[in-house]
Amino acid sequence: MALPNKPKGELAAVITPEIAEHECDVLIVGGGMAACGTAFEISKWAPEGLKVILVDKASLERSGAVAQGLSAINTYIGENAIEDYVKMVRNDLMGVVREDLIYDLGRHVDESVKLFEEWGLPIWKKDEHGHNLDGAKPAKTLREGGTPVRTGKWQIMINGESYKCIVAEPAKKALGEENIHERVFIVKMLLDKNKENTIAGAVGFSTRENKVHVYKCKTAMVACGGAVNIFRPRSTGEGKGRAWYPVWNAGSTYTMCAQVGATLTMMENRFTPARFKDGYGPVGAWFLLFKAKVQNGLGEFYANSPDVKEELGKYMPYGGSPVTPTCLRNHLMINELKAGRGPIYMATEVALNAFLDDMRAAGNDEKSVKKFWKHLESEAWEDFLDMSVGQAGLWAGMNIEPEKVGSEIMPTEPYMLGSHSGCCGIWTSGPEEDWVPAIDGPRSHQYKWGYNRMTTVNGLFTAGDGVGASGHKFSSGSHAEGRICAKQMVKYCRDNADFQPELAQTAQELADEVYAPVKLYHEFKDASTAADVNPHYVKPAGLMMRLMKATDEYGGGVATYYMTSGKLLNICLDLLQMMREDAEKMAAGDLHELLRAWENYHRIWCVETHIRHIEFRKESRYPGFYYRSDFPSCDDENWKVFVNSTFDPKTKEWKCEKVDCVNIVETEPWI
Ligand code: SFD
Ligand code: AMP
Repeated sequence: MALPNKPKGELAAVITPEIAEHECDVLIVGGGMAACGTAFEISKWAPEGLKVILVDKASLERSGAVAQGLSAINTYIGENAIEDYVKMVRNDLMGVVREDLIYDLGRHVDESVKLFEEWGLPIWKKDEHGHNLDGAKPAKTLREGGTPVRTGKWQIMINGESYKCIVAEPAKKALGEENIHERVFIVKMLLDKNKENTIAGAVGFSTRENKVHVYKCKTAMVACGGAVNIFRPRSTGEGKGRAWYPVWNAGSTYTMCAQVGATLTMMENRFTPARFKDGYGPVGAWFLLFKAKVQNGLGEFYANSPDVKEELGKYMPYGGSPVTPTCLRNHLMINELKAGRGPIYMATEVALNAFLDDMRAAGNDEKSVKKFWKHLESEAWEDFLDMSVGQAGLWAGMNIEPEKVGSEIMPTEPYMLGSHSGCCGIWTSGPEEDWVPAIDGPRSHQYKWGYNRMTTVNGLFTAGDGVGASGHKFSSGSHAEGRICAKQMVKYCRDNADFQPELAQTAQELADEVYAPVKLYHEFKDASTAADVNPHYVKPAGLMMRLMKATDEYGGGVATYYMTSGKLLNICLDLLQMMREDAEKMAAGDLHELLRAWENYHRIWCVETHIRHIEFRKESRYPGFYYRSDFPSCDDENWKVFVNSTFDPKTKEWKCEKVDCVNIVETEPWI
């Protein structure tokens, strides 16, 4: 249910918030692509009377990574073989992925894309002569056999400024507005009091009124996206709010699931995207649609140099592939920067003029060339306007004419995510299919245990950025994975019809915990004259700076060109553990600060798992995303395995272990 926008200024927090208790069968935590997929699909499978509640910290219409819109859908299988999709993902993520999850996603993803189109998303199409209709002129839909405009083998172009609104509407309709709790931040998931390792609810608070919400449920899905602002961003000052991935996704997915004992996987993986400098504009369309190349400061197209093959050969675990994995493309760029041959440019002017030269060579007159040029120019701007409007603003503000000058691109600060070109996340069951390997041992070693996409905790599901070891799902795949969860959660409810969830803490105890930062603030606010400086507490903004400094300097951030080592990682871990203790001294004077406090807490936890995993893996699996100076290369012999970790909520101990990585799809050829 939508709460009104807040009046000017922040809402003061009171010590005794109101408490609302809710009971449902299915609780969906998050309101992004995955959650919208679940919300839409679940009504199809739910028996009469099944109560479903969705809780989003923001407003469903514009929440999550797709808030600003997107200009491409990066996963549409279409005419391709699903096996080839598995190979592409495996290659890009350096060989260590869950092929069962990827294959399963590949066979469901196109249905989501077809639904988006039916709900009103304009998808670019080609006419019968192969000419681009831009998503503006009438054409057959995908379901009717229309041919999409492909940027690359897997990506299709859309007019997607309103993408999220279009996907949110059917999700809202399916559940009913009264079952959608917007502007409620979930702080933690809750285990059942009586049944071991079983989810029973969640607790959160409203960011619009002084109210704590306690939920009891039979099954829950956590899909709160990835983690942003865990490393010091390149942006400074006010610009700090500008990041590539959504600033409001604070690692809640990983933290909240880990805290109740869900096994995590590949948390060492991160995505360090190369983006247009300062505006974080996307590069995919430039590389794939406009065929642009990268150029160093000396004007050299370094990625085509003969030395590149040898350099890549040092890291390619399986002896080279025709498509360079994303991390290694970064590696080449970082080499140029370190050698002082920066900056790096996307040679937009070369790419655009090459199109015009081709047209002239094909005998087109200048009028048609000019017309085509106008078209190309608007496509280039639209790529930014649809999904990263700040980059278009920056181009305008810097007087950039892309047909005349190139634009700088740069590897950004690292992000943690499982749906884009990264694969950290939660270890989940794959589908119950014969081709999914049956492995003995605890769930943290198995590939299937009854409910597709269920974590190692009974009744707790995840999707999108939450599911680990299976990247390259993007917006469409995240939605499809949410739909997969929906069906499984209904099955779980049916199979556990007698389960009566019971929480270990009372609603009042939970509310006291959630509002502890407010209490601390009120107790000590008069101990100093400056609201932000106090001997008894730390404000969330200060703690966040401390977090970013630690990870940046010791955890392989931009400060060290992504280089770290066992020594540095252990220093980072010590700092993070101290920060975790000090986080209990965070104080919040208003509801916005309370949100910031809990976001920080989630960030500290999730980045700690990242550092633990990098420390455990004694190799550099993703050069260009991060490096270990003490183990500088890929070591397939010892490390072509998953690293899984589990936090025991009872003993509070962490366990990291190696888990076998089994290939399901043929390994020759790799792609
Ligand atoms: O150009 C809580 N993505 C792209 N996907 C594509 O298909 N094409 C593109 O063009 C893409 N590119 C791109 C992309 C993302 C971004 C930010 C940019 C560019 C600039 C990736 C997709 O967007 C991404 O894969 C999916 O959105 C992931 O889906 P999901 O559901 O896992 O996460 P979400 O959509 O961010 O939603 C998270 C939700 O959780 C809420 N939330 N709610 C309650 N309590 C808490 N504690 C919460 N914490 C978070 C959020 O509000 C949100 O609703 S390009 O780079 O390639
Ligand atoms: P990006 O804008 O970089 O997030 O990329 C969007 C899509 O294009 C993703 O599917 C990427 O994997 C893909 N992509 C981006 N750059 C390249 C490249 N140079 N070569 C191949 N694929 C790319």
